[in-house]
Amino acid sequence: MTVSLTLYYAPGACSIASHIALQEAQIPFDVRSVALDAGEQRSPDFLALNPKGRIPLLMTPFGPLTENPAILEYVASLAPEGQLAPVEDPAKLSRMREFNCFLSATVHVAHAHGPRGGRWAKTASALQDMRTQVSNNMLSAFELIEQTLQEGPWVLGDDFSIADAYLYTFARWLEMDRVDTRGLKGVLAHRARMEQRPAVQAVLAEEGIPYSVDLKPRGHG
Ligand SMILES: N[C@@H](CCC(=O)N[C@@H](CS)C(=O)NCC(=O)O)C(=O)O
Repeated sequence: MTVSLTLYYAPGACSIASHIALQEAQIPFDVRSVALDAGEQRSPDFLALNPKGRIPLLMTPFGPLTENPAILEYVASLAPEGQLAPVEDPAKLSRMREFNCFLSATVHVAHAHGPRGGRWAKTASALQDMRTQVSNNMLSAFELIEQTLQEGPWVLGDDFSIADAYLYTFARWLEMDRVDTRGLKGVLAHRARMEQRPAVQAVLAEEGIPYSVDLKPRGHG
């Protein structure tokens, strides 16, 4: 069954998780780039599709779908032969959701306190405080992830899943968040392993963004 899908994404943003999942699923889909820096996510046209004003947004036959963890599982369900989620194993499925919830609710939010601090605070000193905490909070979260990856090579052990695409998203931000990666060898190896996958290489080319070996520390946007 072929369904019509359009992913709204921004290059290198968290939408890359959903982009990779679509590519891994080997199903047809269209993409539309949203210019976050120009505020396109707050344009009337985009808000009509997603009142949250965020990407990723996946247009599906049942309407707009948002939130990476939901999109990832929907995409996995469209290509069961790709085994992108362990739907037959309740314990493993719960572990995958536990991991994805941690990425969505803790890791992504820890990062957002840098570039998107204005969501939570207005004064210059409060914004500065939040920016300062980003590298420590990201490091604490990634130290836990490092433990999860001990079994490897993937988040769930031997089986690649959508959790790996989601982890790769935030692992790409470690340099931007000025995280000391010396103790994160498993995370860095996972990031490099991801970039050996043809689906990831196709997404990097389509989004026009660098491989992680070329990522440089940079200021908060
Ligand atoms: N919980 C959402 C978060 C989505 C999100 O915050 N996306 C960012 C890009 S990484 C965004 O659209 N930011 C635009 C803005 O805040 O104006 C998800 O996991 O999909």
